Amino acid sequence: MFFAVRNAILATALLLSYPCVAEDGSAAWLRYAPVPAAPYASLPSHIFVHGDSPVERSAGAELARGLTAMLGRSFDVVTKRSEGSIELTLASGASTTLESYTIDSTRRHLRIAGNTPQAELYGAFHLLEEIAAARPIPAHEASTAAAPVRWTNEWDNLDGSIERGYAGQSFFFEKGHVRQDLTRASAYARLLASVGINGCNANNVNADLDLLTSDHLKEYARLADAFRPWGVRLALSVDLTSPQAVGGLPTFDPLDPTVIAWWQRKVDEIYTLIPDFAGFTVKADSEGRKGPAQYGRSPADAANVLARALAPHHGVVLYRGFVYDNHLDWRDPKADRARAGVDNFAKYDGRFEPNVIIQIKEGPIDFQAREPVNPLFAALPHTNVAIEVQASQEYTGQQRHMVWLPSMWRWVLDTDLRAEGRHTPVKEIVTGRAFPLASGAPRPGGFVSVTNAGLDANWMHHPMAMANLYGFGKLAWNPDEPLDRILDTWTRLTWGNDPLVVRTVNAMQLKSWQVYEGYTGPNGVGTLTNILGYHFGPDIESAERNGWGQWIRGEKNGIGMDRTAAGTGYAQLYPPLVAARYESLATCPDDLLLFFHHVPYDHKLHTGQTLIQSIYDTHYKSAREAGEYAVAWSTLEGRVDPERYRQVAALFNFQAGHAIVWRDAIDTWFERISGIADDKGRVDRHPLRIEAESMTATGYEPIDVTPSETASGGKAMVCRNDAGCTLSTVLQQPAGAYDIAVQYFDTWAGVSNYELLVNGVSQARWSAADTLAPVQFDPHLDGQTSTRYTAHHLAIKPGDTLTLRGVPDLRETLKDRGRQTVEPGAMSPPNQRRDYREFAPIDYIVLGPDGPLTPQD
Ligand code: GCV
Repeated sequence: MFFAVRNAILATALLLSYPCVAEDGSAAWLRYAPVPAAPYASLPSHIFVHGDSPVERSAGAELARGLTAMLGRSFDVVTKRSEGSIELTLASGASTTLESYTIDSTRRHLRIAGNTPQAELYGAFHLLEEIAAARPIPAHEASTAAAPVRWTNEWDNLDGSIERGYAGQSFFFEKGHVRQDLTRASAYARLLASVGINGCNANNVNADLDLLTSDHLKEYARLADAFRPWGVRLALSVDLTSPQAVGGLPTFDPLDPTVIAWWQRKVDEIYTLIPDFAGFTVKADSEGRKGPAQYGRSPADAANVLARALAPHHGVVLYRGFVYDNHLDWRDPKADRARAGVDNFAKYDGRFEPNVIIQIKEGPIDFQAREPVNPLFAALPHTNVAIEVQASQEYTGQQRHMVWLPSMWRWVLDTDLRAEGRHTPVKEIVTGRAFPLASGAPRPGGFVSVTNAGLDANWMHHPMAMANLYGFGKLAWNPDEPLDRILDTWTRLTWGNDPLVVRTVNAMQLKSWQVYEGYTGPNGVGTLTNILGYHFGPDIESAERNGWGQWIRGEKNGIGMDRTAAGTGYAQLYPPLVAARYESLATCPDDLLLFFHHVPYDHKLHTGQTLIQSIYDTHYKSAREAGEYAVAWSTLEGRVDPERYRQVAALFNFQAGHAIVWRDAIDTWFERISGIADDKGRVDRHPLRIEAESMTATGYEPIDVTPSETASGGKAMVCRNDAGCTLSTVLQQPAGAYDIAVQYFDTWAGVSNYELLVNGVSQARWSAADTLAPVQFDPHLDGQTSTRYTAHHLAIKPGDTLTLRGVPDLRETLKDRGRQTVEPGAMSPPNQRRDYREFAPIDYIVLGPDGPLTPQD
């Protein structure tokens, strides 16, 4: 038996937790760092693989690679079976259609049996994972996938950009083609397979219109080849106008016989090139994409045409339930985007082909930090459904804030919608068990994550963000796996088994969703980010008075959308028991209050606090908690590799500062609109702050910031002089050591340079090189670009002069711009982002206590 004494393992794990080579994060959770070998000493070193499919060969090779690296002795794949080997085999008499594996170990033999080659691979990865986490090898373990669809959606465009991608360009496409070098694509498929993901839709749901040309299809075949050894099937998003756009037909009416025939031919062509093609994802009649509505046809009409073409090849259609009108009339109290899913789809329940799956976003709006569960899950009892979540953190910090989303997904999956008055949690619905087929078998359904990994070495930019992709795979395989086990395993695999590292990372990640929610949008009102732009920083009123329907209805007397029966009626779209809970103020949970109700600011929450005071308190508490990540992380210096240590430290420092930007923007706005002051007197009072506009300026000029709550006092100072400008002040603080934080705007345009001096002596220098906030184009001074730099441990005494010097970047290289002046805030085309000027903007300075926490003022 290979059972080991866990404490003995952990005692030596620290010494072995990371190899002495540079780490760029590309190995993710498959680092195979050395673990104490003694507990696994009797593990046979020969690996025998019965089958010879590409996937089984991958499984054998992966075992040899991982075990050799972790256990420090050679493991090899042999061609003859012998007693005393690790054996990989197809299970005999396997019946289930869902992948399933068993691991059985005796003293001299270990057998991994799968009902499919993929399942053998999953068993191999599971064994490796248990050893990497320094856990004992099980004597017997059996595991079965919860649902057949476990896919990622990547929103990659053929030109190599990624919609809502925050980790660099595409590793699938560039310049209108599939990349020649698909090494990264293949490595990504390996990562996906290691957590049981079996499908990858490689292109944006806002699909390129020429996606389906015959020339392109041949290129996608190479992509499918790169995925295949890992059992990951390629899927593609298609635009429903393709029969017109690619086929040259006069119509794309799904019921037109020429259109039907076109889809059939196109699908057959795909399968001659990609025999294991997984299927199509469809976004239609939504956000400007055309769809069947143009011809008075339904989603079922459109989905079924594709489904019938795919059925002979065993392909599926994932038709997205994200269909809504983005030109709603905000003046209409009955208009409600949240209703759209049920209003557009419920009436077609039961009318979809058996290989159509409706892909439903977890909430009815759009991946907000907190929304109720989408009622559409309960409205399609006769239809296959899958849940769509978003690992790419579009509205949850864009892989610059650490937010562990499996906590949110678990909450969604466990929510009991009480359909038909019985226990119907979302996980039972998407795994097809809540509403089985007439045969009693579960409906085919599953799990989809919008992931948008990119060319950044570590796939998702923030090393901590990889825990979201890992967690997605785990929940898709088994939505009941305990969250703390998922997280603990990821942490051990990613950072090693040092108990302090494991404890610290787990504790931070576990609370990170609530922390992020706490300093962004409160009580279910929405994230309160800039919904018209990058969805990153605070911009509260961007939600109001436009057609997008993310209204918060904030006015002097109250806030929140009335979605009760008297309002938009949305609450009534849930099954009765849940509807009643949300309808009544007495039972509606505090964290969803403003999603369902319009209430005055002094409304009493179930906690007994007023809404407004709870908003203030939560924002101060959560911003502080976000600031503490950097402090906790600093205790791990020397215990994780230096490269990733530094990368995470920089990101945590950025998050600490940006959480304060969020806190202040939201609290200032709420105090202004409600007219009710924070009873602790914190909002807009900053005892430690020195406003830039109050300092003695040489060259710097004041400028208004919009929206005003995203800058302290609504103003910043900008410098339009090539040689640079200064801001100075004479300090009266008591003598001592201080941390000095500088709040400036890094506008993702030019690269301004800053220097902090005391009595003319340089103390710190840095560049605003837009490396911290997500790399996109935004020349505005606002909540997206407001950034904090902190210089630690500076000695100050009364009478010292503190000077901040800013040197703007006034390069102006765009040829056709001529003599036109570009002012801060000018909007410019995204592909020319380096051609614009950055005016070394400064908001304020804080002199805070010396310590590891960024000054909280
Ligand atoms: C791919 C949101 C995003 C869009 C995305 C859309 C969708 O609106 O901001 O970028 O488009 O969702 O899921 O289709």
